[in-house]
Amino acid sequence: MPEKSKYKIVVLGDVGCGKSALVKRFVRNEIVRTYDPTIEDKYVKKMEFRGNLVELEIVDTSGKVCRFRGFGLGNLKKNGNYWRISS
Ligand SMILES: Nc1nc2c(ncn2[C@@H]2O[C@H](COP(=O)(O)OP(=O)(O)O)[C@@H](O)[C@H]2O)c(=O)[nH]1
Ligand SMILES: [Mg+2]
Repeated sequence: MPEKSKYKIVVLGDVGCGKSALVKRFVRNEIVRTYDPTIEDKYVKKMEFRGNLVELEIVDTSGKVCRFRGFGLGNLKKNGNYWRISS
């Protein structure tokens, strides 16, 4: 199998829109029914994608991070991958 590729992903979206639930389902196949406010959590998932081994480092944010000055989606679009979850 080819060498492992690494990707960093930041998950953004309003508070309570389902970011953590989506990440936990993706990383651990876990279904979350309770609301536990996130400060910031980091997950690592290794998986095979289209025949390649990939390592994903996923940062699940609180939702409030989007309101910080200079943390615009424009910067993220230029500098990396992002998931935007909206309800
Ligand atoms: N019905 C439904 N509830 C969801 C879904 N995703 C998340 N939730 C619920 O919405 C609440 C907030 O989700 P959470 O992932 O913690 O929100 P976050 O603040 O964006 O991380 C939790 O009680 C989840 O169980 C969904 O797709 N459908
Ligand atoms: Mg959360």
